[in-house]
Amino acid sequence: MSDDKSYKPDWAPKEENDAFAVRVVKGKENEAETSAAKFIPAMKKNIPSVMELVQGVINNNRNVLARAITLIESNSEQHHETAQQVLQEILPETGKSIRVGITGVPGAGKSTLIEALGMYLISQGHKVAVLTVDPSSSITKGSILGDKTRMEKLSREPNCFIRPSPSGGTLGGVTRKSRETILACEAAGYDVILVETVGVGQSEITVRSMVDFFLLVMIPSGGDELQGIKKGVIELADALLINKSDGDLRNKANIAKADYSNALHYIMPATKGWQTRAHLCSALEGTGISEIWEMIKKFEEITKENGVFENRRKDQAVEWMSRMIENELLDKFYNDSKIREKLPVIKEKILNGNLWATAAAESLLKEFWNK
Ligand SMILES: Nc1nc2c(ncn2[C@@H]2O[C@H](COP(=O)(O)OP(=O)(O)OP(=O)(O)O)[C@@H](O)[C@H]2O)c(=O)[nH]1
Ligand SMILES: [Mg+2]
Repeated sequence: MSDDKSYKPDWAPKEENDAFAVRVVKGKENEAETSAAKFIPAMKKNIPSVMELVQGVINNNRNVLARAITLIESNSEQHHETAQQVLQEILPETGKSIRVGITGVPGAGKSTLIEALGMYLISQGHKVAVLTVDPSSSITKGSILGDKTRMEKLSREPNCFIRPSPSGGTLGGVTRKSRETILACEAAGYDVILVETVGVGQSEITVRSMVDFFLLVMIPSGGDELQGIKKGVIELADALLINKSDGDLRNKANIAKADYSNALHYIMPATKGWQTRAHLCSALEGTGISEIWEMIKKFEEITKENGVFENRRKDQAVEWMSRMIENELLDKFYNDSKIREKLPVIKEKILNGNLWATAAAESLLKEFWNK
């Protein structure tokens, strides 16, 4: 740094007087290429402005889209705030897609199906975003690793964007992130959103609540129990897809299709005006894939005509708000320092038979509200 007191900028008065009381430090040669220049892009790299993010997402700059999703998935309050501002800005560009949920027991062939369906859709001129929702993914990291290899062709397609499940966190947290990620992908112009979730437990209800069409992938073996699928999950589905209808399994697949078709007569369809049916496919051989898409298009046409499509989306948005409030309140409650301190003591009292559950809940809630 120069200490030359005589150095003045061009616009400074020639004579020494009070009108110019600024001390100027001479810049270094090539300063622009050194520290400051390096520093500014680095800063920009870390925190792009809301407008940069919005523009990048809308122009389908994949790097910016990925970064916007990273902000959506971040647990930092500052990132959360930026992400919400971005979402607000892109809102008019969202919603213009068909959202398809794909569930089924582990190994049913969901990822293989997404690879086949995704490649088909791209060949038809669509832009496909693939998300996975797996609240347990922090434990079962293997499944995501598997997805990358199973969607190998698709992951190289410029018109496809694949985003694995946000890791860790509660189902509520994962849900929020996935829902917002769907919006970001829509704003970037992806017109088909495929959401894969493992068909064990709560996650399929969650995914049902964020998609238009829900596909249940099954394997060609008889009996729901064998596949670990409860009747309740079949009731959520707009189509049952018996995958692996190839080679030695073809016969079994046919039998399964007949069985499920029969069972479906006794089950209330998930969507008004639409009959849930069983279909066959082989994700591996690529058979039955174009038929799946034809079916989804038909579904879209019918439900848009009878208003079910639009109403479901509206209901989902309202339900989303309610869930967010519930999650936020629960979060606040369980993270409250007093509650954290008292909860184990109160639990112990219940376990020892010294306190009744209702009284325990009331005392904790009182403690929380009266802070
Ligand atoms: N024969 C046959 N095998 C298939 C077919 N589809 C998938 N598979 C095989 O089934 C296995 C599991 O496939 P995935 O696509 O990973 O199944 P998934 O449902 O995504 O599994 P998770 O993500 O772990 O729940 C793989 O070995 C696939 O090659 C099919 O149509 N026919
Ligand atoms: Mg998978």
